[in-house]
Amino acid sequence: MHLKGPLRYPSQRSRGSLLIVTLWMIAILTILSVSIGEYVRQKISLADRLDRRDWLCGVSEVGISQVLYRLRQKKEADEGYHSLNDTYTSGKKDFSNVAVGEATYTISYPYRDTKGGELKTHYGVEDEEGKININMLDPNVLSTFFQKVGGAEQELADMIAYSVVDWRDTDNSLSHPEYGAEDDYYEDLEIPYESKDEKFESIEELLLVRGMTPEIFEKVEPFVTVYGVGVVNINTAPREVLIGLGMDEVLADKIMLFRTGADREQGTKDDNVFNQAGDWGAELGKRVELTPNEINFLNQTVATGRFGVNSHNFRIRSLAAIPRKQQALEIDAIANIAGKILSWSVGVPRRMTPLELGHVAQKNRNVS
Ligand SMILES: [Ca+2]
Ligand SMILES: [Ca+2]
Ligand SMILES: [Ca+2]
Repeated sequence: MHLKGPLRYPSQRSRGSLLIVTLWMIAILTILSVSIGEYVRQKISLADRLDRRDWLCGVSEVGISQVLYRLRQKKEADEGYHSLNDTYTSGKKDFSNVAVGEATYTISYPYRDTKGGELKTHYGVEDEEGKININMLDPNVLSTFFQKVGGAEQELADMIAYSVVDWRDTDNSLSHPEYGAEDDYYEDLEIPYESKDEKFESIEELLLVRGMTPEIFEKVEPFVTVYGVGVVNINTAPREVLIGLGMDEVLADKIMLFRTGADREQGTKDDNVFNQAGDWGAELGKRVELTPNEINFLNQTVATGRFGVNSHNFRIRSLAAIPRKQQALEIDAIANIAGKILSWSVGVPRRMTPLELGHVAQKNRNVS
């Protein structure tokens, strides 16, 4: 083979620039592939989070549907009273860590049954008619409540109570010359607004009312409602509500003792129940000793119609959990006994607490 001339190798200089171009290409491709990888990873993680959120919402909604079904059954079986050991709406077996595939839902709320006692969990729905209705009750009753439960001085409590009345009444005239508040008061505030002149739709509106402070609101929040006709169910009202309605602490404790029964736990089979608005003094007197004053108070209370024995509106806090992913989400809804949803609020996904993980593990041990 004959070569016509010398082989033509690239010059050293052009070889150098070829190498630089190649290195650049490799660098650019590397950066590109890393950032595409990161982009895809973020997309997958977002999709996973959204999937998980949908999953949690779905499981929580299953819990709420179950409650709505039970409420309608309860309505059909109407016994004329409602209590904390009602099997349609309460019970650990039916409301705690109920399996939906590999997820669970729990319907519960926290409570204390003695003064400053430990925080306990009631499994089931929360009775809105065991609470103080800010749409219905008169200013005297509200003022006592804001003093006893909110810790407000009498003058401030009166101011809040009369301003609550002016907030919800349709007129623009003061319900009390000193303590009420209508448009004139709110329009003078740094960020002005008007008095609502309609019923409260949510308890958070209380924060807009003259005199209310975040500290008082925090104390009263668990015990107020905007649902129902303002008659408080004596079978379900928390101790704080009994006292907030002017009941003496000793009598309130006797009622709690009667209600919780021999095992001292609320919501169990042995609970005592007032099943009609009748002679509560005699009923209570069978289980605990009452003074003549206490019997009088109970008789007067029955006569005012402030307390009753039935309920029609319930708060459902449905907590969904996926133990494998350690994620949880709560939907907080209010429904009436006909199974109609009156309010709906979806929380954000969060990590399960060690206590919640412990409950699931305990339930699994009990099942196996
Ligand atoms: Ca008014
Ligand atoms: Ca008004
Ligand atoms: Ca009991």
